[in-house]
Amino acid sequence: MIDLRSDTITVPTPEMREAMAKALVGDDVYGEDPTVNRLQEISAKLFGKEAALFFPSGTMANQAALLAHTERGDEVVLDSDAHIYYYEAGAMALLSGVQPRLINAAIFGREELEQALRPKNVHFPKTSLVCIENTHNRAGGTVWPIKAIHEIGLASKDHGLKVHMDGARIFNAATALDVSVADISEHVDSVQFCLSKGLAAPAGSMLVGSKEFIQKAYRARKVLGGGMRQAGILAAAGIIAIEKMSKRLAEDHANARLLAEELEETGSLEVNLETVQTNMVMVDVSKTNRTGEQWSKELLAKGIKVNPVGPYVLRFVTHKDVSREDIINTVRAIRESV
Ligand code: TLP
Repeated sequence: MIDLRSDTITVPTPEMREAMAKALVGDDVYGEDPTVNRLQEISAKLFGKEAALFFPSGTMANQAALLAHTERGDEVVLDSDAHIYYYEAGAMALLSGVQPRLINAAIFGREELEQALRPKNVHFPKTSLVCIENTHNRAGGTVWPIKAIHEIGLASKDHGLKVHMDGARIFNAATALDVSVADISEHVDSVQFCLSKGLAAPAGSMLVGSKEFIQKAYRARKVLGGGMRQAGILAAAGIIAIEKMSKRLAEDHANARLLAEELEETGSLEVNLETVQTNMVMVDVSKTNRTGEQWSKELLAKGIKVNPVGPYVLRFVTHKDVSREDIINTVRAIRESV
């Protein structure tokens, strides 16, 4: 099987398993797990923020960020395809009791943000937070230019808003731009990043921000049932994810590029090559008179797993457990089917 459904399917490396087996652990609810503490220190330092907190999942870390940044009834500005809004099971409404104010662009600027804000008036909710997603999942792994993040950071400050970045794949963004994750995070208040996607850890996400913010998020994590005990077993893999696995992502990006160019050449499959900036390829199959669902079934029969993400769109995600050869075989199988 060649599994291109997501980079979440990556399995831990032998080095991770060894580090997990040997990890020093303690009760993390008491703050006594040395490996979790080390992972948190490494993360805060790497992102140029005061503090960091380990979470079981990206969804929980994002939702804890919302709980920490907002009050019930607030409005949160984010794009209509943002994972926090689109893929988190309505959690922002259920848990924080906030309402979304949607922008129809994955990457937006001061103008779109200001259009989404309303004057202070008894009729209007209080807007407290802006969320941006980098890389942007539903936009095909596209990267926010640092200048655009800076612009949103400044505009948000002007309006007294905090900025949270869902940086599930921020190391892919840093690789594509050849900058550090600290450079990308400088103008936002908090960042969530995943250890369990392209970085191949079995589970876990980090939230970074100011000490005050992380203290609030710590309480929110407990409320959400995310206080773990000997979590150092997972954190040990997380440290390798950050220190080693973040350095090999260019390989996945090159594989995505190859796949995108080869599929685009078929003529009947459409790929917007400009959006292929990291490890995802969105393929429009509408010209083939088959749906994404039908394609995914057909490819499954040929040993290729891929997810439809719209009626006529397939999402291919490259990662460490698919090789260049797998990509060439995938292209061959798809060519036979078009
Ligand atoms: N994304 C998953 C699915 O949930 C769609 C995937 O296969 O891409 N933010 C972003 C931008 C994400 O892409 C994801 C996961 C998350 C947050 C949530 O992380 P987890 O799965 O750890 O809760």
